[in-house]
Parts: sequence; structure tokens; C-alpha cells
Amino acid sequence: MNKPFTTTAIAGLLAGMTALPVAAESWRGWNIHPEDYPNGVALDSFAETVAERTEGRIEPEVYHNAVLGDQPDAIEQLRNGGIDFANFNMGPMGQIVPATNVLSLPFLFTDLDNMHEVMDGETGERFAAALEEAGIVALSWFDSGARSFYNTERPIMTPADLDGLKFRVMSNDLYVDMVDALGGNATPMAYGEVYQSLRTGVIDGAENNWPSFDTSNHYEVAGYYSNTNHLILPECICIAAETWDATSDEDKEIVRQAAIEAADLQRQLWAESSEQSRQKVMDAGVEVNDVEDPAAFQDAMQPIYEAFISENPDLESYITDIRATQGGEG
Ligand code: GTR
Repeated sequence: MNKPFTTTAIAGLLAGMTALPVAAESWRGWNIHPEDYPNGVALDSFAETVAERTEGRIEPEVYHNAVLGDQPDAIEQLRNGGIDFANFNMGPMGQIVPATNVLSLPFLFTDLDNMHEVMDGETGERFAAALEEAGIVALSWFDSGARSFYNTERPIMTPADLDGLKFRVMSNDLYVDMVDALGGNATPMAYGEVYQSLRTGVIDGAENNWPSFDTSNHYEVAGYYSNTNHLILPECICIAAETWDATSDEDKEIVRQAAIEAADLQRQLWAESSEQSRQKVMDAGVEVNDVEDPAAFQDAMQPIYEAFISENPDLESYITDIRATQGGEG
């Protein structure tokens, strides 16, 4: 027969329990890039800062190189509790949070500074609120440069040069329409499949910024990079709403601050890394060109804006607000 607990034994047990450290929360983090990519370095620094300042109450761990899945899948995992935090690009996000599709309208921002001004201000908060409704808490914004087309066949000087070429795009219908409007063919495809598809001729080209063109090794197989600069997409450090809601106010503050510091670091590393990657791929023999008439590319996007506004009248105010930062009337 079991001996009944004595009061002293119970008191002893309780004392022992209160002395136990609170179990750490392990947070799983998703990163599509290698760990030495600016985003990987910034995410690791975010994880370290959070662990340090919460004194181990939260232990974030970053899984690099998309080992937890491709981006659209990772976004779903974050919303379903499989992933706690991530660095997401707002491109594929548009399929899940329609407001963020505004950011995928080609030639929306004039340059990186303009994107910072918008995302660090009130419009950025509106995007964050839309994300939060979908269970995604955006804490800070990373850089992702400007995306341009590259391919295995020829320099792209005018939209006519896209004719007959098949380009990989990220998972978002807007990008299919974009390539279509320029006269090319688009195929949505996972980032991790692009290298092999370029190599085997399944596609002729893709589009991305300098660091991604470099670290994905696409430059080894696609020898022409043409500065169309058609998309300046922000990226986020995002936390799953479920994880965020289970975090104390004190720790939320620590996490938010760590995310802002990580974004500062990422933006600094981004500028350096873009220049290094540009230099590296040129040294490797990639032929880089500016387009002949940038306005021709922009003009071709007019029908995309018109269709977007007529299908999403509630999102027009975002575009107007962004145009206002550029001295335009919207
Ligand atoms: C990169 C971006 C990734 C991913 C990738 C792609 O520039 O940082 O999040 O969107 O492009 O083309 O899939």
C-alpha cells in the first residue's frame, strides 16, 4: 500500500517545484536562404538576442536553406502552428493576404529608400494589420533589393526580347500576368527547383535580385542578367499569431526590439552583399545590361494596374498613399 503523503512531504515537493526553472519555449524558424546570406545572418542574430534577453525563456532556432519546406508551404505551416517564425517575402504572401498583393505590382516603388519610407510608416502598419488578420505578426521589414530578369538566351533590351522565352516566377498569379503582359511565358515554380530547370532547359529564365542570383548559382547557367528592376519587394520577420499570443508582454517587447535590430543589420548587410554578388557574377562572365527604354516596361504594366484596381477597389487607397510619397497624385 502506498504511504499517504505527509504535509511536510507535500510542502517539500512544492518548494522543489517552484525552484525548477520555467521550461524554455523552443521556437522553430524558417529561412529559405543559406545561413551566410544577409537574411540568414540577421535571423541568427535575432534568435541569439531573443534567447539572451529572455534569459532562455524563449529559445529560437533557425532552420536555413528551406529544409522546412518551400515558401508557400512554410507560410501555411506558420499559420497552422508548425513554424513559429520566419523571414517571408511579400511576393508569395499575396496569394494568402490579398492586401500584400499591392506590393507585387511592378514598378510600385521608385527605389529602396522609397520602399523603406512606406514600410516603416503608416502604410507599413496597414500591411502588418492585414497580415495579422491572417495569423501572421510582422515585426520588421527586411530588404530584398530589386528583381530583374535573367535568362540563358539573350540580353533583354525591350519587352519584345521576352518573346518565346519561358520564365520561372514565384507563386503569385500577378507575376504570371506580368510576364504575359511583357510578351513572355511564365511558370510558377519553387525556388529550389529553378537551378535544375534552367540547366535542363525546362525554363529559359527567371527573375531575382543580385544576392539570390548569386547564392542560388543560377548565374552559372543563365548568362544574361538585364536590369529591369521591376519589383522591389519587402520581406518580414514574421511570428505565428498563436506563438505571439502565448508570449508574455515583457517577452513580446524583447522579441519586437530584437526583430527591429535584426532588420537594421539585414539592411546594412544587404547593401554590401548586393554589390559583392553583382561583382562576383560579372567576374564569372555573366553579361549584364541596362534596358533600352525602361518606360516601355512600365507602360506594359498599365493593364495590370487597371485590372488590379477594378478587382480590388478596397486596395486602391494603398496605391494612392504610396504614390503620394513619390510626389504623385496616385
Ligand atoms: C528571394 C527571396 C526569397 C524567395 C526567392 C524566390 O529573393 O528572398 O524569399 O522569394 O527570392 O524567388 O523564390
